[in-house]
Amino acid sequence: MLTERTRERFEIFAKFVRRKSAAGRWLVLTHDNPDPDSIAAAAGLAKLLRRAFRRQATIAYGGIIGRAENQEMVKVLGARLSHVRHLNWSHYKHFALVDAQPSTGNNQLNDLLPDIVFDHHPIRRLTRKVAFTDIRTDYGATATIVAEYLAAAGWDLTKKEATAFLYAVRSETQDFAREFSLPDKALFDELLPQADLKALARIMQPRLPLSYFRNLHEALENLQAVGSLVVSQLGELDQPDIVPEIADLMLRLEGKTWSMCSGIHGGRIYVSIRTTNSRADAGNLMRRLLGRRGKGGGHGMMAGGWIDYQGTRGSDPRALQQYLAQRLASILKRKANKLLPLLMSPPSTISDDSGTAEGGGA
Ligand SMILES: [Mn+2]
Repeated sequence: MLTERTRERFEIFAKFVRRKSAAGRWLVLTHDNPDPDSIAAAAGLAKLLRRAFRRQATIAYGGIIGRAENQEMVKVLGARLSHVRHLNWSHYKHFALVDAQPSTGNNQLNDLLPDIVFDHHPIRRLTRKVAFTDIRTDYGATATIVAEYLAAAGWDLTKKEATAFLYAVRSETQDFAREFSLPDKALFDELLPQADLKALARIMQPRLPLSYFRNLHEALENLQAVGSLVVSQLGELDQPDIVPEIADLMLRLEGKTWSMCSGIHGGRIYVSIRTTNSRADAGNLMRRLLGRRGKGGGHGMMAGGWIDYQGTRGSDPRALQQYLAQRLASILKRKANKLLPLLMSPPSTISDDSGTAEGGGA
């Protein structure tokens, strides 16, 4: 679909990347531990820069592509994605950031201000200094914005790209159960007949490593709840993006309207929050929860972030994880000391819950 808004923005974008000074190599960067939306948006923008504007563009990411679904999606897409550790940053003259913004702590640009940002998260102050931005908080997926730009440039998606973009929109909106706009649905309708449904099935039902089941097992063992809030905590992880996946799964528990999952990776505690309340501001709540030592953000119904646990009192990540869960309960006006195991009995006795409830401290 090609909206009037995109037609207008595309003209400005085209002028911007056609300038003489926009020659030279471009780096298109996803957020860390990229999700399907970020990967599809990056692939789309790189195609746009290469095909429509004859610019050299490299796609890069930080962290890991952990989920089996996302690994399969990259395979289907056939796009080359470089890890930032293999990059020589001085090779690149221009930088574009997709599905993320500067200073949010979820990408490898750090203090470097990009030339271009495409995103659908609420705009951050530093983003206003970026030369070209297209931030649409009403869109369910950044990939949808980029797909409209490709349409404006007259470039169709290949079958592989259509499959990847279709999966991006489906996974980002949880099959339209979460925030989405009419353009997201229009893109979905347009791509469905073009997509490779066998490849899509391979993406959506991939083979899973044993570590996935180990993480799931641990998450279930550590399931706790108070009122309509359900939480769980994972220990040291190979792939941090199991954290949002578990948060999504927990939110499906009957009677629950808020979920939170945390897990440990690379000296950080990763946290994901989900809610079924469409009027909530999960991103803001996440920043309140993590405080100044953490970084986080998100949309209304979903948020992610991390906090360094090294240097915190006792540097015990497990205590900090329990503290964060109890703090979230307090913020949501649930009784933190009533946060109790759901499936397993606690190691000591159930009645002995008040001791840990007031403890902790970040
Ligand atoms: Mn996104």
